[in-house]
Amino acid sequence: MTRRTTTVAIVGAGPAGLVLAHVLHRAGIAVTVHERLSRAAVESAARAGVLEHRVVEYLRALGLADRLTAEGERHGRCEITCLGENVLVDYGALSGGVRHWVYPQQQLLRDLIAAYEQAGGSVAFDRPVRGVTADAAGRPVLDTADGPLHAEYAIGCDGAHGIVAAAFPDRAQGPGRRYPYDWLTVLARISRPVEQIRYAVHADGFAGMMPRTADVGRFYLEVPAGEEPAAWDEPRIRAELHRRLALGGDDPVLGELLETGMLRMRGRVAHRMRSGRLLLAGDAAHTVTPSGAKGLNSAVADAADLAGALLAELRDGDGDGDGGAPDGGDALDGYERRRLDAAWQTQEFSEQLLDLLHLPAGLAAEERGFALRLRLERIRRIAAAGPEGAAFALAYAGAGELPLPAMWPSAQGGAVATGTTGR
Ligand code: RFL
Repeated sequence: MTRRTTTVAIVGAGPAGLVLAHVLHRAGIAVTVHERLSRAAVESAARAGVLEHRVVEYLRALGLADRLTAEGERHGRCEITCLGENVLVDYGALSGGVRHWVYPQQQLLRDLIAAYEQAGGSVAFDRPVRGVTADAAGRPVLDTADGPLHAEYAIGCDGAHGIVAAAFPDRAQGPGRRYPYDWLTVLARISRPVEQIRYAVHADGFAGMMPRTADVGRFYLEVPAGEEPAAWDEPRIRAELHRRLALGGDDPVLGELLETGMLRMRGRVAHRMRSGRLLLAGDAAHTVTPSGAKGLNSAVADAADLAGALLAELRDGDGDGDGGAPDGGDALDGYERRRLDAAWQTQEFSEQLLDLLHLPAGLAAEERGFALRLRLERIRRIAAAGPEGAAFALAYAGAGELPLPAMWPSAQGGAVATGTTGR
């Protein structure tokens, strides 16, 4: 039997794996992508839909955002309701023009897979990686249904509880938090598009309404931690969404509930994103709650950084991990350092937002009124022009840039320019 080899073995065809594969493949690196699910399953699972400015600019520079920018919607405003007051946060204005794009994750994955194939790459669907070990020289060997695969580097883009993280000496553990509440998630047909994200801070628990497509919206309801989905039948979900979100007037009318689920709310960041020739990206290294819409965005940002670090290291070619750095610096350790810092910044942003959106448990009625009134003050501060509003807006919409590989034809200075091009 012939020995199967590759340079970079990527586990997982989510946003992190597909973006990384694309950049490496187009730079001429031998890449394999193994995905345990079928293509249909990957291309149909509805998850995220709110994309940061810097992520879309990066995809655009790679030529991967044509459909996204043609069919997606730009969003620069959200509203936060509290104590009957509806506060508009015009973060597009507060940030000086930085806005989100709304485009469903499954459509983005479809586009990324198609573009990868068009560039000559291929994803091995229905091909789970069952384990990762090392050969005598310390190089990764992946256990696949087609036999062992020998690689220079194995990259875990395989989501939370991934198989590559399990091969780290400490299983890539790290500090985490289980929040004292969960979110019931609903995907629903709606009569008209959600014009802007609505966060409702409510005495009975948070509720959220997010845009997805012209006739589908994503809704969230705070429920007690560990709540069984069976406790929430359809009439109860509808009634609670209406009440907490104060739906009415020009708001979309809820149609068929297409999908409901229970999201166990957790945050976690691994101690390490690198163990020798094993690297992690995206949810495999960190989990963030959907509160600030950061999960998919962080996954792409990891992939962008890791692609540059791997290319630097592979061009250097001596395998010492320093990417040819004359000062003894290390390209792959640099990736880990930068992206762990970024993961903590993202967690902190998400935690602040969660704290704003949820009331502490166990408050008496008058204390709840007090806590709600304090939150209204914070909401007004975020919405007002000034340093706090600007800081929230820039972090929320994802201002700044992701690094393009230096040799990329459209890379000017190696990074995507900041700005607000397109609609
Ligand atoms: P993914 O997307 O989980 O992809 C991992 C892939 O790896 C495969 N896999 C394996 N393949 C082969 N062998 C194995 N042993 C394997 N083990 C796993 C899996 O099948 C899968 O295809 O990880 P990645 O690339 O890191 O991307 C992370 C994002 O998908 C995730 O953070 C977001 O979906 C989170 N998220 C949101 N993020 C945002 O930025 N904005 C949002 O608005 C947003 N909304 C959401 C969300 C997540 C949600 N759920 C369901 C958790 C809304 C929801 C409801």
